[in-house]
Amino acid sequence: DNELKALADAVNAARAPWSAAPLVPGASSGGPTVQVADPAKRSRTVGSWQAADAATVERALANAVAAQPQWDRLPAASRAAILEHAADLLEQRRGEFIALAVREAGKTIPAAIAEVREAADFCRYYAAMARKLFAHPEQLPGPTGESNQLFLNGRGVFVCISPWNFPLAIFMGQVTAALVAGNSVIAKPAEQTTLIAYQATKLLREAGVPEAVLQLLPGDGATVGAALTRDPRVAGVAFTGSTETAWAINRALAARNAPIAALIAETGGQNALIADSSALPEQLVKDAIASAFDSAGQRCSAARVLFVQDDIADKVIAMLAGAMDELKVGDPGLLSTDIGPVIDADACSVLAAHAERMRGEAKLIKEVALPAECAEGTFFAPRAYEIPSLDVLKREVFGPVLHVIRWKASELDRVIDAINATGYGLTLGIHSRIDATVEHIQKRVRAGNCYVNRNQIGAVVGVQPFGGEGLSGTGPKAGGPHYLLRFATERTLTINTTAAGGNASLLTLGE
Ligand code: UN1
Repeated sequence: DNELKALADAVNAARAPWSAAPLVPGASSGGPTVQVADPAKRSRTVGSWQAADAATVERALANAVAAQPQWDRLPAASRAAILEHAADLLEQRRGEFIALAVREAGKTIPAAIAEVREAADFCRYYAAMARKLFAHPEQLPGPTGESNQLFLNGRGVFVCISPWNFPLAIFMGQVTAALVAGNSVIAKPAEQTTLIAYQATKLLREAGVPEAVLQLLPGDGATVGAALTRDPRVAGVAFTGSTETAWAINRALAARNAPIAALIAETGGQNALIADSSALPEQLVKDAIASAFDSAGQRCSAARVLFVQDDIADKVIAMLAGAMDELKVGDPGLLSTDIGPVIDADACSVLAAHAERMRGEAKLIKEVALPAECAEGTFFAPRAYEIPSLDVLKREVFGPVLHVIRWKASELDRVIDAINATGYGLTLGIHSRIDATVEHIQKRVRAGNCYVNRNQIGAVVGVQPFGGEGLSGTGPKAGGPHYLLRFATERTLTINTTAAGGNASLLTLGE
């Protein structure tokens, strides 16, 4: 608790303003400067950054192409050691990253602490995976007189396009995976969280990543992002964000007369939580609140729809309303705050438009009162609605809004069909103490991450590999054992080892 208090003091004493600019060796020009305001208090400046212009994007691509082969030829263990060093540096300097996550992204202090921990976990996990998968070629069986080996190499230039909702963890996860697999990386972070991405890039370079191997291009998707994804030199893109943006990236990559690029997309969800009449109401309400409102609901994993069986629905809805009364919305720099602001004014208006639509279609269960000081920031009052069916929700609502739907025992399969019909498949929560029901639901609902009798957010690296199916993404799962493989090309080497063709010294290739 003292440690938490010290971190909170550090956040509030942090050295704003921060600044950022493109990190591209040899680039001389630059684009416009963008001011960053604190989402909790728009009059408070967090810093400013300079966007990349077209010449800087071109320079970054040329640098990345030139630098990649040498980086790829390094032993995987050397790249892994750099990631491990970066994890240590992150932990030593976590105060500054926590302050940035709070001030630039509006994260609460506990969420910002978790963010730094997750970023360090990604570094260490992908380092360990690279040592296992990339360090030595796999010896494959073959006929006598022949040696067969399988090598993994980087694909080339990888573009990493990261979101503002996990501005450090997902940024570091994408970038370190691409790097350790032997790619050079051009990172294009969400505009809203450029400052923290800049500090993370500098930290990785300090840990030992050469400057041309990891470059940062601040800017918007329409100019910087689009310039990257239409370029034939790009061999792969790792993207986390909306399904709509993933489609646009996919189309841009497909339109190139260029090598077929790898796309790793982690996108939205319309995540359900199904509770049957055997659920424990206290635990259900606690987990539903965490899943729906933590990080102001700005997680792709967040629970959006609670399907509650009619026998317990009245009780659960009453408890939910009561528990929401206890939620404190406010400055994320205060330890007493449960829910901070949403990311920006655009997010507020999208949510306000949803609330307007819900007026005619839903019954308001509860809207949390906002304290007066929230008027200074981009806050959205957390709320819960009862809705008649999923048809009312046309698209993902990315904010602190939970929708509740009642169901009868005979309707379970219709609930399951409705969830699958959304086309998304990210997280699923189940609250039930009947094993057969849990199994029935889990086997039928399409969802990448299913959680039973607990909350459905906060997947732990290496423990709950994270990612969905369908409209929710391509896989492989981040923080899982197969993620790095998608960043790599596979090459086989077959050598005739008989006396006629043999050259024994070739057998040490790749060692
Ligand atoms: C996202 O919100 O973009 O499990 C993905 C979780 C997080 C979700 C990250 N790993 O809540």
